[in-house]
Amino acid sequence: MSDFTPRYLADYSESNFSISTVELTFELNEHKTRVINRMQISKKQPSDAPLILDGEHLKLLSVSLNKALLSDDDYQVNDMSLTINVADAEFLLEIVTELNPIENTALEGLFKSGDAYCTQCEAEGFRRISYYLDRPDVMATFTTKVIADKAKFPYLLSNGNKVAAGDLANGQHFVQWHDPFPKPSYLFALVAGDFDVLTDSFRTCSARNVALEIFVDKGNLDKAHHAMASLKHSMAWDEETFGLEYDLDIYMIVAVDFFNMGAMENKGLNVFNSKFVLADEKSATDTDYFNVEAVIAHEYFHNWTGNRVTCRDWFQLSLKEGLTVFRDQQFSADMHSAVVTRIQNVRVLRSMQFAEDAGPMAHPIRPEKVLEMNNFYTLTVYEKGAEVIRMIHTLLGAEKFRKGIDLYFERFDGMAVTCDDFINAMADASAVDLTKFKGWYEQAGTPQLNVEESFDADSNTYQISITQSNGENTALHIPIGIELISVESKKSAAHLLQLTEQKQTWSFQGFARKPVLALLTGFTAPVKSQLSQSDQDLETIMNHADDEFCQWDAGQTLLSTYIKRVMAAPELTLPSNLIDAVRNILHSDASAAFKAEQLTLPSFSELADSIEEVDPIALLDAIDKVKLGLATELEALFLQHYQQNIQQEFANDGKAIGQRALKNICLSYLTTLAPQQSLLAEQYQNATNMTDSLAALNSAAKGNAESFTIMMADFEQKWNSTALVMDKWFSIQASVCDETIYANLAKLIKHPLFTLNNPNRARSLIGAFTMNNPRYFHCSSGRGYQFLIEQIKLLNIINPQVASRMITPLIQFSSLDQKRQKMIKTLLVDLSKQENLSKDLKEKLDAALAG
Ligand code: B3K
Ligand code: ZN
Repeated sequence: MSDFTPRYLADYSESNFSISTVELTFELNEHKTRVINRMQISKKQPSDAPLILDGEHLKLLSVSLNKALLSDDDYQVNDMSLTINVADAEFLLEIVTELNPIENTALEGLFKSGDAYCTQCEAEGFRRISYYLDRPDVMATFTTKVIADKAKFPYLLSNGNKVAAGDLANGQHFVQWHDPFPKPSYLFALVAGDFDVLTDSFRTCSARNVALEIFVDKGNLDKAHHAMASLKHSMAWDEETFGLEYDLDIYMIVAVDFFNMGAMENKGLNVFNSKFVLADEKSATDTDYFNVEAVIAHEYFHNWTGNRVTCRDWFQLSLKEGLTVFRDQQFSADMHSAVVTRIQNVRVLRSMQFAEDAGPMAHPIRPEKVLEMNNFYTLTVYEKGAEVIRMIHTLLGAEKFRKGIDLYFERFDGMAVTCDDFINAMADASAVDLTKFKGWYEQAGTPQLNVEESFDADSNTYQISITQSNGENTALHIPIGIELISVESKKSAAHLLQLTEQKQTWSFQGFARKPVLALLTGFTAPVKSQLSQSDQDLETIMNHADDEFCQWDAGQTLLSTYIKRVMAAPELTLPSNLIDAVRNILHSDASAAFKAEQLTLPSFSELADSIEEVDPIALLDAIDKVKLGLATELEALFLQHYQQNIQQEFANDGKAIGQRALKNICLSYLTTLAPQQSLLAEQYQNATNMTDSLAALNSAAKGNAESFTIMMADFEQKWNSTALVMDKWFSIQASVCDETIYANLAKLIKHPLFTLNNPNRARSLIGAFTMNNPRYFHCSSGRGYQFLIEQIKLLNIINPQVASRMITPLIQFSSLDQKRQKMIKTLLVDLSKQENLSKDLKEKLDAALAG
């Protein structure tokens, strides 16, 4: 039975004990792994308080205090903890536990991924390995000895540097590791297996050579080169941008197929979902390449923002995650097109984080109450958290921001600290007052800006008034970048407004006519804004704003406006100015990558977020209608751009990637027109790379193309032994847009390659259905919702973390029409009565069903 008592930030108190050293010995065995945990512990001050160590799913074999074996009466153990009364101020505690890695389908603690052993300890997984003070503010030096069969597990890895190795009896061997940096238990890692290893080295700015090693399943070595190049780029970038140098002599990355999330930044030994390591031209898309680089960078950057300075408690998670996401976004922007990278960040925020902020699990980037910590690795903590750091960067400017980061490390290196500590360092180093800015750590929900403009022709004065509402009574400090575009000269002037009150007004002189306002240049704040602008104003911004983000955003607003109008009046024909605006995009001299972004319609979820009690099918119909309307009017031009951007030879540079994106968005417009569907089979046949193959298959799945079944069978036959590509195959199957989908889902669940035990595979089918197939997920019969609920019931037992993530689209029901809300609530009530409901699901269901 789980404990359903939440924890509160306000209740934080330091531990009475500290642990200086931990010596771990693992005797690896599939069903009975023995862990010996020897800890040097001391009391921080004299006290009678007992030592309470966290521990879950453990079999306790023995406890010794100062080398004397304790009897059962000397301690109390339950399914959450081990309690001992110790009189000594300093003592040596040895605990022996037994684990069952092969039965560990939750993939927390020590588990098996295929033939390899690996661990995942963040947030509270170490307590599934041994009894411990499993909290981030307890930092100790770890020495780890791993013992296993030498033939099956030639590589035995842990954090830090290898200090000893040798052969043992019965074909066993051991390797011992020592990590000189004191760390919290969540950064502990162990891996054992047989791998291919890609090795390289990096010479740091102080001329030290760091050995780099990437471990992949046998046969995958050729797919590790992009990850290695990305790692070296990240190391160089962090030195150049923030003066941060790597600190150990070795940096290891292991790719595994069974992993709950993207990757984990364990000190010196990152464990990665293979999806974010393996890539080659044939099997990975351009997006995969981008993501591998971004996740490799993210985990590497954690070595400073997360590991050298860590979180005092888990409520402070955004201290490391928001900051590290900001850093990886800046890195990606430097490595690729800055504006396209920014557009993609904002799309995620608007289509997913805003929905979280409007849903029952809305929380501040620093949550105040948590039942299951794993539920708080959210878009809010990560992506909104990164936006908060970006706002500090905007308010301080790059130079002072760097000074702030320097001071943060000067003050806190080697410590476990809070978000307040971070803000104070930024404020002190820059002399910028961030008092009101701290409100961003306390408010939940997306702040709303109400913008009013006025113009006085007599004094040539333009005025802008902005009112904020953010769910709190106190005003936030919000940086608002704007451009004012003169309607005569089309010249543009940029300003940074700092909104610190509930309402403020700014005046600008010298305009003969009211200028056009481009709001939130570069998207300076994670807010929604209410500002009504005419089509003509939006077109002026698209064509004349200096800020490319605003150019793109104005186009998106124009497209959304017409999608919503078509939704209200389905017979509406698209006006010529909208067609002209899209034609101008195709004709402009912008990069292909930017045009592709401009031509991509706002997503279903982003649009749904802006409509109250939306009928999803009516919205989807409207999106399709606008797309079809544009394709019909501009067929020749889309075809021309499609053909112009076909490349004979595969190339992997920015230009080629942009051309593929533009070509494939043109394809998706064209193939809404029945006569153009033959392009799909043609593209599939001729594709030299995964991006093009998948684009053809995706458009075919959405448009019910005749060639679809043949292409999918061919694809399956070609790729059935490559797990990451088969994930893509399952996802496309889940996106098929017709009534056969439910019968097919039932069949796919029974496919020999399908298993709920592998999170990637579960997400590839079930997640893809709920996210990429809104028409059938939201079908008025409720069959889509029922399908998801059935899978969640199974996953609740197998892997609570994955189950909890996957329920997201069902708990965010308040944006849907009443009929669907009712249907979903009934299903959720039923699910909440499930036996053995995990804490993860319990927390979300309670939130969703409250009120
Ligand atoms: N810190 C890990 C995430 C751990 C998630 C635990 N449920 C990866 C990352 O953010 O870099
Ligand atoms: Zn992270």
